[in-house]
Amino acid sequence: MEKRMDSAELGARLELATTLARQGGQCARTFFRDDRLDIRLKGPSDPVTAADLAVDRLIRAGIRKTFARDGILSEETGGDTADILWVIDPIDGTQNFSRGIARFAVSIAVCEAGKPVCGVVYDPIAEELFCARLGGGAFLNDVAVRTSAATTPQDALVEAGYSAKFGHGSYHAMTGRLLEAGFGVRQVGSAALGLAEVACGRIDGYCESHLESWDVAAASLLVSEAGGTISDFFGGDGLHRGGPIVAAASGLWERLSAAAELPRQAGAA
Ligand code: LIP
Repeated sequence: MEKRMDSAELGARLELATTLARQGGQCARTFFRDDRLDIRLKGPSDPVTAADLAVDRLIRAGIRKTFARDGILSEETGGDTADILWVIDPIDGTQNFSRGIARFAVSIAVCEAGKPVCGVVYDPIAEELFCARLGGGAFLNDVAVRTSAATTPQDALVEAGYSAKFGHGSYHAMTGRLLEAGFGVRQVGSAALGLAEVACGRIDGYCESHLESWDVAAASLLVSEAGGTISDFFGGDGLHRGGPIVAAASGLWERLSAAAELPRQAGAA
């Protein structure tokens, strides 16, 4: 394996990720609620829009210009693997975006040896920029954030993400168990923003039966750097195969994980 990035090399990539997330967000805004927006379906309830592709191109070009030897993996245009790998979701929450619902974000992470070491999630409508680097804490608009102090389901609001790609049977069962256990449950269509809200304590937990690495690479680091607990998504081969995720305030994780009944490691057989 190549030598690990030093602090300056990591800092330079976090700075570029921040700049590109803001530029990508402004680009997405130019398409938002435009009746002429080109929308195609990749699968059931799984749209891709001209905005996703434009933001993807913008971010790729920015990385290529500055870190030509780094690898890039993105939702819309795939990619290679590399020791230093940028993992991009140009618009997380595309279904919301395509319907003019102001809940979506640009998500950019840098992974080293298959694990996130810095990440940015930018909501261009709320103008909220979440960022984190390994060992450096998590921030919202430059203010340090921490997960909540919730410890019991009765005090907790969690998001249970859903994707039609994986059928609703298991989702019904999972939300039923969460409600039975006493959790408040919601679903608002962006894993990156849901996890970012766990990191800043707005909600107390997030679970979803299957996500891809581009949905969670940046936001998973936000949760762990904000003092939360998150399942071992990148421990197995989550980077390439995706998998389940359970994230929560540390005092609540075991109870959420028990109720969600999702495997603790992504990419596991
Ligand atoms: C979405 C996730 C959401 C999940 C959707 C989809 P996309 O990402 O943020 O949590 O339920 O199925 O994966 O496709 O909008 O980037």
